[in-house]
Amino acid sequence: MTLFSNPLCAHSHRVRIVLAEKGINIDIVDVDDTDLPEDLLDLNPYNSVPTLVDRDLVLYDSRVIVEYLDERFPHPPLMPVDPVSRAQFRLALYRIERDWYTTAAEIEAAGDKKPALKARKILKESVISSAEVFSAKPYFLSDEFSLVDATIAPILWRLPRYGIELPASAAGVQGYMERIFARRSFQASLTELERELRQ
Ligand SMILES: N[C@@H](CCC(=O)N[C@@H](CS)C(=O)NCC(=O)O)C(=O)O
Repeated sequence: MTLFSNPLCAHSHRVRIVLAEKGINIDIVDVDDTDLPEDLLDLNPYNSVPTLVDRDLVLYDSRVIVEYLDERFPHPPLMPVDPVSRAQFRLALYRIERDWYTTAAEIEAAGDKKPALKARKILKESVISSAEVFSAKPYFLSDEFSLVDATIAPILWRLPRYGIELPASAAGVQGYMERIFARRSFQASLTELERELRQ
């Protein structure tokens, strides 16, 4: 299997976390968004990373990829088994993608310009308002690490890059971040450039 991944991309990081959680060995090809390899252009009509190639199967979109990996490599499972909990976790994935990933992309795209200020404020308030959920259990609504945690973690790791500092009142989020970031698999998922974001 091959994963086309950008070393600073949150969506690619999400997939790398799942690979590390499951101990899957795979070729990771680092790509630069501005200079995509020919192979990738042929494989993915959206020319985006992450893109996973597993023999004849080519997958893009990080959600599609992580759900495939969870089914193809069932241990450890990263989704609950009962339908109600699965639906709740899927809804959480949808909301994190829609609210956090979209806002984070706006911050990245705006750089130092004014729209970044608004997007930064929105993301910061959204993270702070989730503090209670993060302190209820060791992981997101669960005693076990899941696809939801693998989706949240890349955004929280990048808070310094987004210019977001959490206040002391968000202690629940801080504790959650410490638990996630200390995991061996999370550490193994980081690229050099990602590691530098918090050095
Ligand atoms: N919904 C996609 C978004 C992926 C995405 O935005 N990737 C960025 C890099 S972080 C990219 O490839 N941008 C180049 C492009 O879309 O042309 C996913 O979850 O994989």
